[in-house]
Amino acid sequence: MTKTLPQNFFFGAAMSGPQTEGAYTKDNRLESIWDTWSNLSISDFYNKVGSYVGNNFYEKYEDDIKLLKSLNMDSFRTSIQWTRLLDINGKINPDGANFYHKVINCAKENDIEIFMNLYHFDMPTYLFNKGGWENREVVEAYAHYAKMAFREFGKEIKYWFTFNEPIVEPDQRYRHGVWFPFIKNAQKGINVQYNISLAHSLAVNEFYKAKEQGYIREDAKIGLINCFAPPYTKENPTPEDLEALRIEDGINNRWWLDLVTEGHLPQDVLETLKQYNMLPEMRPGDEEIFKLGKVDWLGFNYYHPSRIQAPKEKYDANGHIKFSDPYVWPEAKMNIYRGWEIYPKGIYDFGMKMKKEYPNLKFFVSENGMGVEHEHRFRNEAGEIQDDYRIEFIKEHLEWIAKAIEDGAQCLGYHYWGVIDNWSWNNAFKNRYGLVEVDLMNDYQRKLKKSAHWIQNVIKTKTITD
Ligand code: IFM
Repeated sequence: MTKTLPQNFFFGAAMSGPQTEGAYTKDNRLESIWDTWSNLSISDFYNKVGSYVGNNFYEKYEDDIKLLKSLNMDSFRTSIQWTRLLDINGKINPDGANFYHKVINCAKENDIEIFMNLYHFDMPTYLFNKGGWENREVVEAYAHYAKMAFREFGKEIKYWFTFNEPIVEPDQRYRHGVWFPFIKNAQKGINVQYNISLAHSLAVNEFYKAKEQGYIREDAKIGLINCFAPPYTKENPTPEDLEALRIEDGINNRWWLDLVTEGHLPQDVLETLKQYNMLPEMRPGDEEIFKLGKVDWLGFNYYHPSRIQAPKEKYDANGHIKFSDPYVWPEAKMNIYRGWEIYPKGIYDFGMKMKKEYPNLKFFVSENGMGVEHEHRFRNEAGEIQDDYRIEFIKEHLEWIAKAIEDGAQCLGYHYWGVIDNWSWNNAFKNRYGLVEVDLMNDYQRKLKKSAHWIQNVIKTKTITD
C-alpha cells in the first residue's frame, strides 16, 4: 500500500563539518584529534585517506547547497568545527567564522534551513592533550565554545544541537578502544559519558542565557541528537536477559532521554553503577547542572537495532564487568559492508517508545542511511550508479515512519545521512552513503545516483513509492 507523509513533514540532509569540509589547514584551523590520529598512523584509515580531505565542501558548498535544493530538500544539518571557529585562547577566529557565515547565507538564499550542530566527535588536539572529555576543564571549555557560537550565529540559526551521538566517543575511544587513543576501560567510558552529559547541559544553559541577552533569535530551538538503537532480546527471555536489556537500554538510551526530558540521569542506572563500584566522580552541584539539560526536541539517528542477551561471563577480557552479550537473531538481514543489521521496524518501535515513555518530546529522524562498498559495480551504461538497494532501504524506513506517525508518534521530519558521499572516520570513503556520488579521482565531482532522482519525487509528493 502506498503510504504518505504529512505535508509539513520536513526532508533534508545530514552531514558534518569534519566529514565534509576538508581544507584542514585553511583559516588557521587548529588540529583536531582526527588530524592527530591521521598524522600518527595513516594506515589505520581505509586506503590511507586521513581526516584532511572531507568531500571538499569547503570549496563546493555553494553547489552542494543548490544540489540539495534541486532534490527538493528543505533543510540541511552540518556542524561547526570547534577547531575552525575558535583559536587556542578561545577567541573567535575571524576567518573560520567567515566560512560558516558564508555557508549560512548561501543556505538562506536557497531557502534551506540550516540545523547547526556544535560537536561531532571532533575534539581540538590541544584540549585532548589536557585529558579531553576526562577533564572537567574541557567541559568548561566546551561551554565557552557553545557560548561563542551562539553569540556569533545566534541571529542566523534557528535550530541548534549540542552534540551528535554523544554515546559514540565514550564507546569507541574509551570503552572498546576502536578509535584513538584506543582505551579499553569501562570506567573511563562512564566518566567520559558523564562529563559529556555535563557539557551538554552547560551548553543548553548558555543557549538560554544568550537568548535572554538578545544574541539568539526568539524562535530558536535547542536539541540533542543521538543514535538510539532500539534494544531487543530473545523471544522468550530469561530474567537475566531482561536485566541485561534494562541496563543496556539505560546506559545507551534512557541516559540521554531522561537527561533531555527530565534533567537528570536514570536512577536505576546510577544504582547499578554504584553496585559495581563504577560511579563517575560526581561533584556537589552536578545535579543542578543536569537540570539545565532539558531540550526542545530530539534528533534520532537510526541505523540498526541492538540485540542483546544476558552475558555468559561476568567480566570481559579487560577485567571489566559485562552487562550483556550480543544476541544474533537468526532472521537478521545484514548490511554486510557495515556489519549492521537492517531492521526498518526499529524506527517504528522507537517512535512508540517515545510516545509511551516520553510523550512530550517531539523528535525527527536525524540520520538514516545505507553505506555500501564498491558501488561502481552498479554503474549503468550512462555511468549512473543504480542503487536500488538504497531506495529499498529508505523506502522501508519511511514506510515505518509513516505508520509511527499514524499511530501517534511525534516525528516531524527526516534527514538522510550523507546525501553527498563523505569521509567516514577510519572507514574514510569505504562505504558510500550518498544519494550523490563523489568522484575522488576527478576533483570530488558530484554525480547523482538513481536514489537521488527517486527521493526528489518522494519529497515533492510526500508519497512513498517504488
Ligand atoms: O558517518 C557517521 C556519522 O558521523 C555519525 N552517524 C553514523 C554515520 C555513518 O557511520
